[in-house]
Amino acid sequence: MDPSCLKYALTEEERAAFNETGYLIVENALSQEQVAALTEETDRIYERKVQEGHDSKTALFHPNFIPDHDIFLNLVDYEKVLPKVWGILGWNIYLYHAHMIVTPPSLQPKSDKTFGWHQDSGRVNVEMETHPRPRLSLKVAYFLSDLSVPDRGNFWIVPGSHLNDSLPMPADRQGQPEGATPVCVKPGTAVFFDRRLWHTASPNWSDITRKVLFYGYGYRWIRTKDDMTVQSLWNRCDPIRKQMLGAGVNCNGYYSPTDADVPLRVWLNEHQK
Ligand SMILES: O=C(O)CCC(=O)C(=O)O
Repeated sequence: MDPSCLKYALTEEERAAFNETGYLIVENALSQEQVAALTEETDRIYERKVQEGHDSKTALFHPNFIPDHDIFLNLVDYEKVLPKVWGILGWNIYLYHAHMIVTPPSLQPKSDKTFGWHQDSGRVNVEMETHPRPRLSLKVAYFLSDLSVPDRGNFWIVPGSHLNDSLPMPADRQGQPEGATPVCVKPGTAVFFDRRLWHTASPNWSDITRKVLFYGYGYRWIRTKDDMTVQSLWNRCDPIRKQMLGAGVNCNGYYSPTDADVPLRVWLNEHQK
């Protein structure tokens, strides 16, 4: 990592906002050129998936996309984003999960049906008995298409809901829970969200295909959620990127890391005042 990335470190205001609301919006995290290049590769993958049989009328959920192109790999330790991730979670982290979602126009009439609200991590929410639930991980969503107005398949959230173990739903499954809001952002925006924040995808009632890349970071002792077939990339990554892609010395190092397991810690000790 180039130490110049520290100018993007999490500020105290950002930390306070993330702790209080469970999310953080960083506009212009990607330049227009980056958005265009990422969109081109995303479109290529989408077309390939359609040719392989994906129904082009439904959303494409494509996990483990990092090996598909270096342009996706390069965001794993992106200078404008990773410093904020380690600012929130610390240095014992890696990319445990990544997925691309392409949501074409639904071509369905707009409805008021309750969306698929959830906290991330499935059984973690049942099998860890603490309250509030532990943070453990967060995702960064890079929005490639224009979601600056609602009804375009926006990501929806209930701000401040990350400390709640449940979210009351409308009794008749019509409408959205109290406090629900669409995240309206321009292309190039990165939205960080705590895995516990109640959130959902929504139907795309517009004629603009929605495109988003999700990068999930968690502690190194968390298992991968996707196949994460990224090991073949290790030999051309610098030490911190390699850590982000799950490399380590041995299994004990997930729990009690040595410097060789966590070059990010070494780097921070050296560069962070
Ligand atoms: O596609 C979206 O807007 C939501 C994605 C989501 O629910 C998730 O990444 O957990």
